[in-house]
Amino acid sequence: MADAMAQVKTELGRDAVILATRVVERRAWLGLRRREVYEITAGKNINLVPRRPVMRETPRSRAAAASGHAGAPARRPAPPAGGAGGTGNGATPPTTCATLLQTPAATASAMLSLSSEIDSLKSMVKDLVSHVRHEKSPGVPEELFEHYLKLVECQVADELAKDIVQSLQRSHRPELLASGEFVREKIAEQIEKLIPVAGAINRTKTSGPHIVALVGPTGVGKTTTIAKLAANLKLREKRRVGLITMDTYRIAAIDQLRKYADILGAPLRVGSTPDDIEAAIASMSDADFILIDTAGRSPNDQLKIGELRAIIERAQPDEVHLVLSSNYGQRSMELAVERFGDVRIDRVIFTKVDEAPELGVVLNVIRKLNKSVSYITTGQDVPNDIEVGQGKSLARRILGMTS
Ligand SMILES: Nc1nc2c(ncn2[C@@H]2O[C@H](COP(=O)(O)OP(=O)(O)OP(=O)(O)O)[C@@H](O)[C@H]2O)c(=O)[nH]1
Ligand SMILES: [Mg+2]
Repeated sequence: MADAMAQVKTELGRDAVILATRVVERRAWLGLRRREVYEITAGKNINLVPRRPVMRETPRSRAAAASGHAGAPARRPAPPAGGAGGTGNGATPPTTCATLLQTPAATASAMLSLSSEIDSLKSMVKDLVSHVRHEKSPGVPEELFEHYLKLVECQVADELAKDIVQSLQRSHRPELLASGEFVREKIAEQIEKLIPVAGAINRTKTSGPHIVALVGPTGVGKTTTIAKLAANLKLREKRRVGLITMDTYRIAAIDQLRKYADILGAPLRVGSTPDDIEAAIASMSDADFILIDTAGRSPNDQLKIGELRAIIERAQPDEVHLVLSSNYGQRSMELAVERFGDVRIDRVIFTKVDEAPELGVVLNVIRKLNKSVSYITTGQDVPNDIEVGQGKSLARRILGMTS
């Protein structure tokens, strides 16, 4: 409807009067599909309750005011041709909101005018914000400022966003940087280079199980991710998989993994101490892969982080993946990275990519953590919603690019 209104404004001018609007359903594609068509009846020079003229300050009116004369308004609607609301002597009668809203056509006309005022206010506020930010962001090349702002909006850290546009400015000719499309592609390429990836879990040893442990804060999706990995290894790659859960804090946690283990026909061992984990691993020595699920640790719980470290040290896994939820804010990510820094971490998995409104924080944390991304998960569906981490697709997701 907004587009249709804009079209009316283009074709008939700003003073066009909307007489009626309606939404009509039309059939398309051999009558199989329906689509909505917006129909607007509008006209020019329609005799209507006059609107209060918009006072705009022009150089002329300013000059007139300065010299003591009353400045003429820049635009005054033509007096109605002897019709409704006219005073007969050509003077504009005082118009109130109530009069404006007396007829449907007048309402539509008022709405159109309001919506255009809101549009121009929005654009003024945007310009203002951009101006203030520019003042506060010395060193950001002016011609790339919009792109820098977009990165900051995507939650990319300020300094990193600045580095990205500055390096772009250094490495490309100004005429190339005038193309928004070109700059977006180059930014995506730069971000891709900032994301190290580890590839899928891979067993290189010839004997003994390849042991993978997942650690991370509470509720980020460790158990669900273990189930996805186990299902893919067992069902798609036909590997022998054993599962261990070290989460005995909650009965439900054991049941959760047991259900997946039963469905997959994979053995499950449960333990809680470093001694337990050694025994559990020893009991599954014929597996190709052993996946270890651990209890979620609040980054604030130093004691439990210590226990986790002891378990990992004893299990001697081939890979330890830190699982972080993509919808964490910057501060929660930083805290998790800081606290889990006491535990051995080799790779990072970002879950709930589907839920994160912006993914810039993911990029910031990758830079801080300096570990490769192994997987991202994109939903609750086991086993499908998991992807091996890829720099290109992650970079495009961070920038909100669709392909
Ligand atoms: N939208 C979405 N939800 C997910 C994803 N991964 C896991 N979840 C959901 O997140 C919730 C918590 O998942 P769990 O696997 O139990 O998380 P956890 O890290 O094992 O939790 P604790 O063991 O309590 O620390 C569940 O409802 C999952 O379905 C994902 O990629 N996207
Ligand atoms: Mg769990």
